[in-house]
Amino acid sequence: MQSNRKNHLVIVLLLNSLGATFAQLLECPFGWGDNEKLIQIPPDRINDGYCDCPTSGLDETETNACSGSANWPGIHADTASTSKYHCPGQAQLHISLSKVQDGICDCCSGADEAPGVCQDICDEVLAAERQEMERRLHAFREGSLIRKKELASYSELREKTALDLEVERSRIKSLESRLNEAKDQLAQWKIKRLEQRLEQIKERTAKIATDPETGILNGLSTDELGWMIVHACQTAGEMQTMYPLEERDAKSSASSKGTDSTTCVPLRLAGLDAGLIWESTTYKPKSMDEAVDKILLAELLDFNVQHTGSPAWTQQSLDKANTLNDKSQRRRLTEVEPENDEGDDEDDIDDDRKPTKETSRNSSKQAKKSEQEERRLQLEQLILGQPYSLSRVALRQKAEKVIAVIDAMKETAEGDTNMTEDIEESGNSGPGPVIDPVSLPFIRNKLDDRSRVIQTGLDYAVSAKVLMDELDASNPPNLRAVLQSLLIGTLIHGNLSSLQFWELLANVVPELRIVDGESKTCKAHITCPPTTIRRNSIGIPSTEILKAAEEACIGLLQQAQQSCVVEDGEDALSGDIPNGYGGFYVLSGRDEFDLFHTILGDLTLVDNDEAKNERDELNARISTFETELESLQSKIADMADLVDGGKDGSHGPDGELYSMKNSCHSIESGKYTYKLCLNDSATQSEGGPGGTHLGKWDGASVEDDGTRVWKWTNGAKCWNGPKRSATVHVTCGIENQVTSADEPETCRYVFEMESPIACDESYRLKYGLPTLE
Ligand code: MAN
Repeated sequence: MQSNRKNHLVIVLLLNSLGATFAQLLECPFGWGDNEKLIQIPPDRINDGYCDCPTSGLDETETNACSGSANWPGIHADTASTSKYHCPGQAQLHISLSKVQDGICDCCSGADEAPGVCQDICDEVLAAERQEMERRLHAFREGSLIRKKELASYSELREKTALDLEVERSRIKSLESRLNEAKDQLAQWKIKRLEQRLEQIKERTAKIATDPETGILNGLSTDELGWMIVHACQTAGEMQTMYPLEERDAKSSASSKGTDSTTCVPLRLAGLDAGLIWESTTYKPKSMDEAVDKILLAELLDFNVQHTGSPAWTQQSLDKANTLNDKSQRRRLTEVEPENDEGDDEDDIDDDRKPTKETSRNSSKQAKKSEQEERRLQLEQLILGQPYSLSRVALRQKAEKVIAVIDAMKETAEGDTNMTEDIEESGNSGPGPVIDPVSLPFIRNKLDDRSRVIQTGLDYAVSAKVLMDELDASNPPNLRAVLQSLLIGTLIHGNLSSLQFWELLANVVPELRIVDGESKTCKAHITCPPTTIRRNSIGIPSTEILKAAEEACIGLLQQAQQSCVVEDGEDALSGDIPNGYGGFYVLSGRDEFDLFHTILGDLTLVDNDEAKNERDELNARISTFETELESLQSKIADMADLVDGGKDGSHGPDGELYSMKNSCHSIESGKYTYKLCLNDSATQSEGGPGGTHLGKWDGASVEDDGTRVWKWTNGAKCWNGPKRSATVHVTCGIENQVTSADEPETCRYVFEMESPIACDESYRLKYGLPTLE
């Protein structure tokens, strides 16, 4: 096409010899067909938007007017560039032909116009350009030296680090083995301590339980021991909830979830004292004699010594307790899962069911749950049928009756503004207790509380019965000794008093039981004065317990008389539900004057100073090793990253970004200060701390002309617009410095920056700089 055009065109204007041809005009064939006839085009008609040379289009290379011509130069970038005029001495300046001889001086020498039209101002113009060129050259010279130096030290560092890495890796191994050694030592220490402790507990428990003179469990059958344990748990449950419930209600009426427990923890702890753990899902007992997990037992006992307020009793509860900082977050713990969704919680300590496929998991889980719920209800019924529960059942029935009356009174009064009057007139006329209407809410709350106490006692008892049944089924050879030790442990950990113990005896040992029928009344339930029996010449209860019971009876009888007065008065309730109402007493645990305080006190888990010091020392060594190991591991990770050349190219080409990998660069612009941090965030602030997030580091790239482009994306969302983002264009400079900041579109920020890292060959070529020696 080029040669074709040459045949048709006569270009009188010779671009490369301007001086001689300025007077001449562009000539081209006239119209579309007659090549013989030429026309001359004056400069003001060149690129004026009208096509004078339709066959060649040469007069309109810069406009689209001749774009239909077969040989229009405007359609070819290469030919278009040849029709630019290059100002002599100004390598960067190319002007279009239309600017030639247009009466305006574009070249500093005036070479684009006829001689004499322009003055030669190249000395001044080129001075600025030359100065800029010199600045660039200087920056390039210095910057590229810095760059080379940094790249060299980077590659040197990498080589060195590769060698060091091997050394550090071998240090890890030795550190790990020292750490494991220290952990082993601690484990051995714990086991030794466990053995000492168990031995001690065993000896003392045996004495308390079966000393021929003073033993408190002499003469009891294994069946009775089992029920004593269940009821001891019931009592512990009732006591545990009594106070926390009231405290909690006083604080807030927020959900009770997580604050109470339905696992008989005292029994679990008693198990640990006896060297026995119940497996967390099947509740199968595992004892020390079977040489199970001594270390787990040791860990649990050791943990509990140190955390008396939040003990653990299985591996799961230990793990959980160790990770839980906030003890108040502890979940409800159940021996048999309740039907509500708390059992679903992955966090449930006693729930380590294996994960299965979602659907079958759900249905089998549900089946398991209803099975468990059924079992729980059966056990609950069984426990409610025991003599010890009679007063609980009686109170429940009484409470139901009272609540029914209260509800009936409310219903009658519903809608009426003068409710009190209404109740007075109608509410108390029917059967049931007489209730002072002012006390209604108070009485209801009290009864609710009392019922809750009873329920928690039952939950504990159910939990204990599950464990007892499993223990029974496992039929250990020393069942009696195990039960004795479990009962003593439950008394200790459940904080039961000698009086409560006597109450348990009086309900569990048939010969000591109060004649049925009488026991349902308030007076008869208080077994005062205490009776005794003899089995094979063994006195039950033991002399000491009997003495304690006799002493306690004096006070207890007075209390009973008071509550009986209340009941005798035709169930009149006026504001208080006394302890003993319905025959049910919530007895507080032992105090320092209690017989049990003396005889069981020795067995409470305490830590002596010597043991504490030994453990602290070992723990300190372990944590020193762990800290060392951790910092060595992170050092190794950094070293490996360096040797590998940075993750995802984070060190940039040739590692040029390594030396500045965590650096930040700031610039003030308008009212803002911008801070750009590599491998981190970019922010915009108005002087103060914090600021607007412009984005997270999104990596670096290099453009063809050598410009480095750094990006931060996903910043704070712009009101009614995109998420903020920032881009930095880095070009060659001696120092790392941000030179400009701009927001060309709302919330899109663009910065210019100089850095030696961009002083490379592509920069030299871009500005036509000379090569450096
Ligand atoms: C703030 C700053 C500005 C931005 C506006 C958009 O004022 O981040 O840079 O243009 O928000 O609302």
